[in-house]
Amino acid sequence: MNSKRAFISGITGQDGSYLAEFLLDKGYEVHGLVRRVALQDPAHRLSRIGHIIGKIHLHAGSLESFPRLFQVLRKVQPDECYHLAAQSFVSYSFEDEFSTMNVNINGAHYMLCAVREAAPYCKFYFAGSSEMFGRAEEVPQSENTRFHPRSAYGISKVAGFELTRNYREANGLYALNGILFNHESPRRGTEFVTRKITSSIARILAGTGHELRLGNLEAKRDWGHARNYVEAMWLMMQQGEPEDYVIATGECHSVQEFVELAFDLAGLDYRKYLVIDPELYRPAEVNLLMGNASKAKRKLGWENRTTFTQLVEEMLVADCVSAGVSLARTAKVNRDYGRLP
Ligand code: NDP
Ligand code: GDR
Repeated sequence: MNSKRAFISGITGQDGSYLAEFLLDKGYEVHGLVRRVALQDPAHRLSRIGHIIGKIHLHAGSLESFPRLFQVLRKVQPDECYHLAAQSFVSYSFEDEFSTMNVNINGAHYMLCAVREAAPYCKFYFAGSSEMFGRAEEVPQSENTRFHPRSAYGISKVAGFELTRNYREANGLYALNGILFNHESPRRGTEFVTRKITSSIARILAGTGHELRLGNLEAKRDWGHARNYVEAMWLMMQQGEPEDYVIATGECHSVQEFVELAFDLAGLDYRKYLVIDPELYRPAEVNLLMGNASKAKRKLGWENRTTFTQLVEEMLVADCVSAGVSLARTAKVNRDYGRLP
């Protein structure tokens, strides 16, 4: 039995929920930060952690309050702190730059300072992002590629990255950055393009939806599986020295490819349902983001374990199950993807 204690900000999110499960399996005592909001609706807000709620310890608090973060961390005294909470939707950061910057930059700063003051021996993980590379000058991107963020979100993550690096260098904190490329799962928020596609298809199959409205189909991403990526976070935190790591599959696919594969799996012709909406284009797009995770492979022994097709299948199947439809009813799935339910 492991006697270590972990603290996760953003435990209700996609990554936080997988990380909490992973750490529980490793024998950790898991604590998490949860926002108090006007409409609590725990069945919905805590849905990703509903199945482990009796095994974890939740603390009410917001990233906006340094005193509260300090209080909680002083009480919990974690060995490892994973700072995952953020305004994580890039599109929204174009609409509201200020709240994105406030939450993401100050949130990271408050967390770092609270760890330093209240639990200085605690290791600190910052959730950096491939969006920091933005208009990247090389492909694939590694730990040595220069940052050129293209959104308020990307800028806020560069600030968090630099704050983390500086707390490591100036304060001797065991603090590191994961530079994670896109990772998805059935727990992905439905506003992100992958889940938007699979949940829309499930609704179409169930007869409760009739179209899929998207923006830039040519955008490409390096898409991995969140379950696999939280393992990388933990591995980084087990090393002797704190260092920054890129985590990626090293493979890129366009939104168009995702759409075609998902509709194909469902036995539907995407051209009948897809609507291009210019409103969904972003004012600035990033360049070709594709990661080089060779350092993680060499030093952590981490490898991507999910193929693009497996990822799309898993997400689509989960959405179909939730919508109460069976993919096996479609002839196409029976022929080409016989293992689907
Ligand atoms: P989600 O959007 O699923 O989760 C975000 C979490 O942050 C939620 O738990 C949310 O709580 C919490 N949060 C947001 N604002 C606050 C606040 N003011 N106070 C307290 N908690 C807050 O994100 P992911 O799980 O996908 O991502 C985790 C982290 O990794 C994020 O920082 C994201 O930017 C980063 N990242 C994600 C990648 C990905 O592909 N998923 C890739 C690279 C980086 P609530 O439930 O109350 O809204
Ligand atoms: P991203 O993810 O911005 O990469 O950020 P998202 O799924 O939102 O967009 C990916 C690409 O798809 C294009 N796109 C659309 N996107 C959305 N959301 N909705 C649409 O209708 C649509 N149509 C086309 C976008 O233009 C974009 O190019 C995610 C988040 O998890 C961040 O927190 C994280 O840091 C990065 O991944 C790495």
